[in-house]
Amino acid sequence: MTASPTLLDIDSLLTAEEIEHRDEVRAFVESRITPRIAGWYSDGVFPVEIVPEMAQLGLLGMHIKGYGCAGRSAVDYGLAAMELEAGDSGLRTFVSVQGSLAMSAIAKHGSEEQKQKWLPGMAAGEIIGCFGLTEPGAGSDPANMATTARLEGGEWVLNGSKRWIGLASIAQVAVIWARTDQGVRGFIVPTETPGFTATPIEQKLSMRASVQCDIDLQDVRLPEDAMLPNALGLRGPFECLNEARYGIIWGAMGAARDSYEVALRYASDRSVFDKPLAAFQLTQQKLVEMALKVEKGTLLALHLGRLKDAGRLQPHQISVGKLDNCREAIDVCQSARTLLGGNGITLDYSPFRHANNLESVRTYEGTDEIHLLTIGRALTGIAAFR
Ligand code: TGC
Repeated sequence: MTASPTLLDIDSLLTAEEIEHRDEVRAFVESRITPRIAGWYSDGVFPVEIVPEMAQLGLLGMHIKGYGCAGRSAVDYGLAAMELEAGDSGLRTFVSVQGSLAMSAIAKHGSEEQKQKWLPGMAAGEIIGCFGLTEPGAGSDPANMATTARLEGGEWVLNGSKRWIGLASIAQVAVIWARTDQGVRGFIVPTETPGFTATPIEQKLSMRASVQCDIDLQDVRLPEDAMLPNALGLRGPFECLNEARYGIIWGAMGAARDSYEVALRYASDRSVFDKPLAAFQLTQQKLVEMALKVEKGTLLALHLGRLKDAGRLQPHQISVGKLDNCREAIDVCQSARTLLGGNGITLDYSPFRHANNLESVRTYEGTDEIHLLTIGRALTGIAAFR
């Protein structure tokens, strides 16, 4: 099994149980994902066949208590996200969309009946879920959403469109956020409902081992109890985004760590001008900068994870982690790519793939700009979004 960078002995801050669980996920990634990811990425497919294995590991809705979910800590969840994204952002995104978004929406905001009906099957990987918030005309500003739900003869009728929705074309259930007379509300929509169409977005240069879709909603009729009763207003979806953003803080460092380790191995093995690439001062500078970013980013993730487990993590602190770990991870992956020379632009090596993936990761769940302004608001007390 690959060793993590050990400059700061971060493992000494983890419990034996956390390390054991982390290593279990790492072994899964190294045996089941790493050997096959180049093929999936090149073919542009998400490997649905490994979903049951991820469910078996307790990775789906792993922070949720009860309903067949693992009920693990925020730090455990973060460590798992880090290992998955060391494999590929697309695989971590699957776990995030399923667990942090779709399942969280139901667990946080659903009725007891809704939880009983959907969560056990989703935890088992038998039901795949997606989360429809973003629209073609409303990305950073979901308050501007155009999708509507209106009550008609005891049924909700949904109309509108969503964009960039992970997993939608392979999902059996979608949580759709829509404008109603009461404000924004969430709806549980079985994807077989007439009028619901999900179309994968093709020709992506990033997150190729993952599915993102356009969703079209044309007079989608749902029973009155399809609405999530405990979410009113944008706070509902934002509370779910907090969960997904938290996972990204760790995940981004997984991609960065893998890139650093690949570059270190390559620089040690590759000779140039009659000595190992790693023996050159310029190479060592790059490796040191990478290791510092990975270790500092991992410490940040762990600190935020401990705050979350203590029930004290604030949204602006999540923004600190999401903003900084994404941009630092991209820097690490791009720097790692330069050490690989021309070989670094092929799928034989991971850093360029990770760097491309992270362009999506830095964009979804709040762009750099949104998180920067969220932190700015926390520092100054002034919202500068508009
Ligand atoms: P604002 O007035 O600030 O807030 C409205 C209500 O929401 C509350 N709130 C939060 N609650 C919990 N956690 C947070 N992080 C929250 N942020 C806001 C807020 O307290 C308020 O509650 P209440 O009870 O007073 O009504 O809203 P705003 O319209 O001014 O927006 C502020 C801003 C820009 C921060 C927000 O719009 C934002 O975060 N924008 C970014 C949205 C985003 O991340 N979109 C990407 C989603 S990814 C996606 O849809 C695809 S799913 C992933 C996949 O499928 O792969």
